[in-house]
Amino acid sequence: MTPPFYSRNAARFRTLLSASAAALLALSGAGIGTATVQASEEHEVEISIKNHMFEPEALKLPVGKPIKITVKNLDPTPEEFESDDLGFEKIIPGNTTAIVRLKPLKPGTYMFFGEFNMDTALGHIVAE
Ligand SMILES: [Cu+2]
Repeated sequence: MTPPFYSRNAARFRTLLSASAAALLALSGAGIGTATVQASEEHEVEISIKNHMFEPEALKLPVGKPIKITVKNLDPTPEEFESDDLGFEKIIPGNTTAIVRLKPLKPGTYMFFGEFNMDTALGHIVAE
């Protein structure tokens, strides 16, 4: 005897539910994997400040990757590491190290400077 219409539909509904649960699991797994890959692809670079100048004065950075800049202020005086082009500023006390993180860059040249020593503390980033 053929089962009544509603019970055949209920069986089909249960199948759909378990299929979408599996799809959700697959999606969240993919999301976690992507986050891990992005963190490990962070590009790290170091720059120092000495005698109110940046060393190096030019940073060549890759496009499309998050950037981590470690800035060592080797002077005894504070400096403000700043860029209008990239929209950041960070005061770094004398003889300390700071970290500035940037979102993935588009190709281009971006100026940065030390705002407390504008006549000497100048540099730029070339992203390509
Ligand atoms: Cu400033």
